[in-house]
Amino acid sequence: MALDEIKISRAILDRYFNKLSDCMELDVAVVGAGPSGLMAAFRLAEKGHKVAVFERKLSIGGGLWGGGMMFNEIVVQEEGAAILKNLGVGVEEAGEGYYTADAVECTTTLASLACKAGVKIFNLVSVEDVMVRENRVTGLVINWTAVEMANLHVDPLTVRSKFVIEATGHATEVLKVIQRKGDAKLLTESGQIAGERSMWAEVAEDTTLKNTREAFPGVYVAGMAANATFGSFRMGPIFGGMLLSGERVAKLIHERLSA
Ligand code: 48H
Repeated sequence: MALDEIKISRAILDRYFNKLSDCMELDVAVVGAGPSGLMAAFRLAEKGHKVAVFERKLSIGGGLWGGGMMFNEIVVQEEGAAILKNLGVGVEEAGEGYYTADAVECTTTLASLACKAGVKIFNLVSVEDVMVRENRVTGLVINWTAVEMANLHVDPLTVRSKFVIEATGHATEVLKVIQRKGDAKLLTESGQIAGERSMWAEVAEDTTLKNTREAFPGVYVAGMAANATFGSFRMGPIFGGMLLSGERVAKLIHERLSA
């Protein structure tokens, strides 16, 4: 068979545009392909929901790849270890209730499981705004990261979604844009993003789960963004809370979608 460059190019274009076009209407749009976003997307797709993840960077995995200070191992406790084992990730005991796992194996396994469950991941796409109807978020406004980086004046496209998961990590970008542009208050005590506090791993791991909830009508917050939104601590390179948060947000949204 003679290779035809135009056929190769057309195959990419056709497949990509069909994929994107099919994701213009979703059950759940996840912003950020870090551990909490990937975990949530996987669990929701497993339940049969239509899910896409929008990730600004070329790479997926967020902070999971880098372990702690680029030593690419992560630490989890008992509950996190159970999740990783269930996903098929190799986990090693480190004594006294701590477990380690290879950060690269965690990221690739999670991403692979999500894709195989039907999640569509759009890397190199940034979420720059949300779509609203009467004090409820009804979708995302997306643009190429390259447009954002080059600061070009190019209008975005829009994706409709029954629910949005804000999983942008420390940045809390989706809620920041809602806070900046809307007259409406967030579902926090002050109505604003409370802000992330300094390191206190024990409390932070615990509150990550409690803070994984609806933060604005139609928007659930997960992972590090949950603690930043509701004003809790950071926890460093311990990742069980991120995985549990992904599972929790998936469960909460599944219940809403099934009601
Ligand atoms: C598209 C975006 C946008 C946008 C950001 O930071 P993450 O890994 O997020 P989590 O919450 O799943 O995990 C947090 C964890 O990695 C971490 O940082 C921990 C545990 N820190 C503790 C500590 O003390 O420091 O991933 C978020 C992803 C990234 O890949 C971003 O590129 C992406 O979201 N993102 N994607 N549109 N507007 N903003």
